[in-house]
Amino acid sequence: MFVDKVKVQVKAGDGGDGVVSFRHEKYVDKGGPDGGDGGDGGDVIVIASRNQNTLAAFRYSKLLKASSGSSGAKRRKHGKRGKDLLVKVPVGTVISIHDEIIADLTSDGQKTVIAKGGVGGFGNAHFTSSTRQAPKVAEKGEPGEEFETVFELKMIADVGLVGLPNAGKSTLLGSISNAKPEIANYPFTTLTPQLGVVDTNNTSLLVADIPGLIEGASKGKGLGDEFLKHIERTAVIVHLIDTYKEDVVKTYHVIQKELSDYNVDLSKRPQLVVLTKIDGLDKEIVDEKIKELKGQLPKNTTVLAISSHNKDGITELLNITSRIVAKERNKMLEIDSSPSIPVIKLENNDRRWMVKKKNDVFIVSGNSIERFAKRTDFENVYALDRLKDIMRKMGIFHELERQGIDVGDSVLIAEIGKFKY
Ligand SMILES: Nc1nc2c(ncn2[C@@H]2O[C@H](COP(=O)(O)OP(=O)(O)OP(=O)(O)O)[C@@H](O)[C@H]2O)c(=O)[nH]1
Ligand SMILES: [Mg+2]
Repeated sequence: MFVDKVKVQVKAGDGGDGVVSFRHEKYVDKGGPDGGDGGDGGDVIVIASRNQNTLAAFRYSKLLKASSGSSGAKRRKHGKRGKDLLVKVPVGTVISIHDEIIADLTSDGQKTVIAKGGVGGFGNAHFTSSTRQAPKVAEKGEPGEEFETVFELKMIADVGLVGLPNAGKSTLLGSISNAKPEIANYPFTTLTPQLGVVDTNNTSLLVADIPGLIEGASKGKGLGDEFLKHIERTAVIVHLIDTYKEDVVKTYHVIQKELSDYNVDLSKRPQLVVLTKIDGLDKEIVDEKIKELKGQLPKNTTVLAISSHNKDGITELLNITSRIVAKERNKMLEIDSSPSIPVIKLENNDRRWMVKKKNDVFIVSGNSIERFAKRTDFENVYALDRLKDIMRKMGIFHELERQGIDVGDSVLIAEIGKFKY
């Protein structure tokens, strides 16, 4: 089944906890702190692959989870880093969170970290300072990033075939490429986009055949225009018109209107207009129709006539198509030399915070303080003391006092943890 949009839950590995431990040495009553740091959590990484064609696999594995880091150990032993999760997706996959694009995988082998693993917590060996000689505090590992994403496949073909149902799109694809699309003499034979590779003029073209469009497709008529997203990024649109149609000019305008009503105006793309199925027709009739089209269409529109059955006009069509594709590819290289959005990073070093009082509880929020809180074990008095130290330095205690906090009142850090003042 062709699946081109799926919701996927992504969870990077949690950081391992740091540990509290003290050296045990002969003749030394109490050695210094030697608790190691936790290992970092693994990242979730996606990699685009030409060998993947659909997102169907994600219908069955909706959770992508990287491993967590291990805890630290005594003798300053660092916990092991969690393994990254490497996920293969088809080239053309766009990944977003709440409609905001975080990764756009447009070329084979392109890699992107979509969720960062949490940082491992510090062990107590880290906290030797002159004021804190025997620290009994270690940090918890930071949780890995977690969110719901949407994976969407927008094929990146060079050439897109469009036209009314039954125009001969799939027949053309089948006759020029390795693809074996279904062909029949009724509308809407093709229900899902098909791709084929065409070898021509020392290059290969990726051609997409999409289901037929009809008048009102952009408003959902027929199979609608949702498949147009697969030709959003093609260099050339090849617009096929059945020569047997009474009014080929009108047919042209029907499709052209749907292309322009689509959410990206596709009617302005380089386009070739191609009359099909000319094998059973007299040359005069075909020439007449070409003339008709040329007279009505925008100037410089190339109009060709082909027969997929006896290969008439196919070489010329491929020559012109590959020339335009080469030109457009060069243009794209110029514009696109900045790599597409590599890694999402909502920077967390935001030191702003806020204190709000609600039903006698003082609620503290803010990126930075919440991050520290996540790494704090609220059951451990030493860890809590350290958190309070940090809050004092950040000026949060000052604000709590200003808002009239009393000994014994509760302080809640976001939804993470709570302590008595
Ligand atoms: N004589 C002749 N018939 C053709 C030619 N190309 C296509 N046909 C016929 O036209 C009919 C429709 O062809 P398809 O290739 O399925 O058309 P389509 O545009 O893919 O149609 P949808 O998938 O429904 O949008 C079939 O019966 C084909 O055999 C051609 O070059 N010559
Ligand atoms: Mg078809």
